[in-house]
Amino acid sequence: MTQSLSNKLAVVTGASAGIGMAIARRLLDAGARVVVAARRVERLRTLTEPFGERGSHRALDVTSEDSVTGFVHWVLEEHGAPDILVNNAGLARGLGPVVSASEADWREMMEANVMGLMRLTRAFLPGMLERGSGDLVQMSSIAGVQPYPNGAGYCASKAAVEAFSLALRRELVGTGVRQLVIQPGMAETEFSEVRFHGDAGRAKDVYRGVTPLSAEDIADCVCFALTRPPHVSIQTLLVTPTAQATATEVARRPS
Ligand code: 8X3
Repeated sequence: MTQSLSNKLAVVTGASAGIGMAIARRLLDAGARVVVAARRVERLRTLTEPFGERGSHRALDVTSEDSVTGFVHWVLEEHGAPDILVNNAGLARGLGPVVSASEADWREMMEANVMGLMRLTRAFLPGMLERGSGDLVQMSSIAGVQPYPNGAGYCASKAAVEAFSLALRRELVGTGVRQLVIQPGMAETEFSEVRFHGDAGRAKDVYRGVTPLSAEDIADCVCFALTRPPHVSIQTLLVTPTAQATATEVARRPS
């Protein structure tokens, strides 16, 4: 037995590329009404246009409290309280030892990955609690549960997502609200290019000799969880390419 997503209202952050965009598209394909949000509005328009009134977009910078407040008011006024919140906005910046890590990189990751996710969760949870149903999708990472050398800042931000979500899960028991924490391993998106501040060559090398996950692979998993019947909660999903065992053990084909 599955649950239909038709006419459910979903909000997807970080929807201008990669995993966020793929999840938004899957939800739209499944008949949901979807509000997509990100800083790059032009890409959002292209994504939602084919779906007419079921798709709408809005600029959102999750690192800004004011931006989040304005966005939340707009969603609630224009569309009502969402049934599904996909907290996907986030990023990695830098890959190197702690001693040479950049303050700006750390701050950006903490603001987007942690504060952004917590702000959006707090804002949209009341409507779900009132209805006694709803789905939170928290984008974590394999890095949140398997910290690796040279990724301390990013791993710390995703470990914070894990701790926040675990604590929240205990608050949510008995409310009917579900929470999926998804932990992707190597997924080929803009992720590594952003991490390396636009260095495409270095980004490409991350996936050398491996068939990585695609954004669509993660979107499939999210949609599977969202379409389970209301009494079924998929709490955590660690998803890797078959060639990846842990955050650092990867079998690469010889080049
Ligand atoms: C993305 C996975 O291993 O690059 O969150 O940190 S990893």
